[in-house]
Amino acid sequence: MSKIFVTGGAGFIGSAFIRMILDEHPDAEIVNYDALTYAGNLENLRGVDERRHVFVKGDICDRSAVLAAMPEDSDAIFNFAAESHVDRSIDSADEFLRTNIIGTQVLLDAARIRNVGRFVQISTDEVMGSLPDESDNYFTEDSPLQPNSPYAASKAGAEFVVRAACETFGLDAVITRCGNNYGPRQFPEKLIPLMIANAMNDEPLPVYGDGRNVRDWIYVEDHCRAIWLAYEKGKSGEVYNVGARNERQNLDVVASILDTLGKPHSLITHVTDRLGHDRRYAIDPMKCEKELGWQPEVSWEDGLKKTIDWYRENQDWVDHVRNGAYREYYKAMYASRLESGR
Ligand code: NAD
Ligand code: TDX
Repeated sequence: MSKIFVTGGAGFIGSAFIRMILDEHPDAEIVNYDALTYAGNLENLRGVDERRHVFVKGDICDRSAVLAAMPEDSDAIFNFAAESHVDRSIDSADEFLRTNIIGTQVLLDAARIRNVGRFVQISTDEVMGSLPDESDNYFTEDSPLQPNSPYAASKAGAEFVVRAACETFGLDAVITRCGNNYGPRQFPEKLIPLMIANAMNDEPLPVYGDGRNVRDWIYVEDHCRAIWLAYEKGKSGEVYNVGARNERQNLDVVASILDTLGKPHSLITHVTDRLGHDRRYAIDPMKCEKELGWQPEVSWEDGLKKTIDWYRENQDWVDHVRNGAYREYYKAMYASRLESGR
């Protein structure tokens, strides 16, 4: 029997992880602790086996609520809970520092008190900053932490408090650093779901700057399998970079979405660039492949098709999340950008 405490399990990656673990590990029991911010959505968990999944609404910064929810002697904590969108962090960083750093510290303290077996911190390639264009440089586990956005700085801070808990208290912890995920149920503030939703509605597709920034895309289930392997096979105190060797320029990603949906490229609209926009992320996943025996299983072509099909078949989900609050967000973030163009 595996007793697992997941935070942020109502979000995009956390819910995919819970679905996968409940399907593939019949002995797993999960407590899913999530504050249900704008990004958390219980619809993401519709259909999961409720006998082995207990949902608790709560904030990871709330120490007593975390302690009340966390079972004694859990095998692992998987910390997905975070403020996760770079543009929102540029608008206002406070919530990012609170949830991503203070929240992680609260969970680390609780893990020691509750005698949890292993702490798995879900981090990101963005903590390592930006790589030059057209280079054969890659992020490795030895790359220096050089975060450029408030979001990335808060995730780097989270890594540091995890490291400190390992070094100071001997807490068993591993950190995974993944690239850009895509797949079903991603909130349409991120590039791929935003572009799919806009294209389905024949709205402009706002591409920042020259659109030549590069991201290293991975299908969400491939990321989730790497996280589980890091829990099972990873060495305490180690970092594992997770990437599918799938670098793409934003404009190419957007063009593929339009082509799959049969929509015209004239919907692409270049808009004012993101402040401090990282140029390129690219991960060397060798350590993860060698030490954890991990390989991505979903090709970019299949993954993108599956993703677009899911959004097409789940228009209700899309309409629900593109509600009043989303409309306000979209207006605040994009109205003047779309008016002024580049
Ligand atoms: P998401 O924004 O879809 O989900 C975040 C979840 O955390 C939501 O369910 C939200 O309600 C919950 N949450 C936020 N603040 C909370 C708080 N204070 N207490 C409890 N719950 C809270 O994010 P995601 O894309 O699923 O990312 C999950 C994790 O993976 C994050 O830690 C993120 O930094 C990391 N990550 C994401 C990507 C990516 O491409 N999306 C890549 C690498 C790493
Ligand atoms: O409207 C847009 N137009 C656009 O050109 C949006 C939302 C994005 N972009 C660009 C910015 C980036 O170059 O697309 C690229 C991807 O943007 P995001 O989806 O916002 O992701 P990114 O900033 O790369 O960060 C993501 O990857 C690492 C996730 O949001 C993080 O949570 C994760 O840690």
